[in-house]
Amino acid sequence: MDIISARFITSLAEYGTFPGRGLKQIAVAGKSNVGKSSLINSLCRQKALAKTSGTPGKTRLINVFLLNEAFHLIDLPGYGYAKVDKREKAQWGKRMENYFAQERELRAVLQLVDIRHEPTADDLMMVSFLRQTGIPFITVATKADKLSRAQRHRHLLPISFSLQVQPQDIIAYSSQTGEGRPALLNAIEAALAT
Ligand SMILES: Nc1nc2c(ncn2[C@@H]2O[C@H](COP(=O)(O)OP(=O)(O)O)[C@@H](O)[C@H]2O)c(=O)[nH]1
Ligand SMILES: [Mg+2]
Repeated sequence: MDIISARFITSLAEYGTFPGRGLKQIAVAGKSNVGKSSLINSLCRQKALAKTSGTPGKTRLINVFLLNEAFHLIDLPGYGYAKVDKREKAQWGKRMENYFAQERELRAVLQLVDIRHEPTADDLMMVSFLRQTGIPFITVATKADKLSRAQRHRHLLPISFSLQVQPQDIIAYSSQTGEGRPALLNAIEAALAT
C-alpha cells in the first residue's frame, strides 16, 4: 500500500460526528512532541498537512485526515506535556475516553515513543489502557535518525521490555529520512484488512 491522497477533514474539541465518518480508522497517539504530526506528514508525503511545532503541547484537538479516499487517520491530542494543569489533564482524559468509547471503526493505534528515551509513566498508562480495551496497537519508535544503527538496537530493547512488545515488532521511524515508512505502511494495511 502507498498513500496516494491525503487531506485534512476537521478538528474536533469533542469527538462526534463529521463528514464521512464511518470509514475505518487508524489513530496516532503519543506524548506531546514525540513526532505525531511529523509522522503523519511524512507518511502522506506532505509538508504541512498536520501542524508540527517546536513548542510541545499545541495540538489539543482531535485532527481528522482522509487518506486514499478510503480511511481516516486520527491525530490524537498528545499527553505528558509538563506545563498543563490538573484541569487540562482531566479534560484530555475525558476527550480520549470519549473517542475510544464512541469509535467502532478504529482498527489500530500507532503508539509513538521516542527512540532515545525509555517510555514514560504516561506511555505505560496509554499502552495498558489499549491492552485493557483490546485495541490493537503498533509501536513506533520515532526520531530514529537521531541515533546510529548500533545505538538504535541498544535503545529498542528497554522500550520493548517496558512496553512488553517484541523488539522486532517495534518500527523504528524517521520523519526526516523516511526510514520505517514501508514497514509502517505494511502494518497499517494489515490493520485495515481487519
Ligand atoms: N530529527 C527528527 N526530528 C523529528 C522527527 N519527528 C519529529 N521531529 C521534531 O520533533 C518536534 C515535534 O514534532 P511534532 O511532529 O510536532 O510532534 P507532536 O507534538 O507529537 O505532533 C518538531 O521539532 C519536529 O521537527 C524525526 O523523525 N526526526
Ligand atoms: Mg502534533
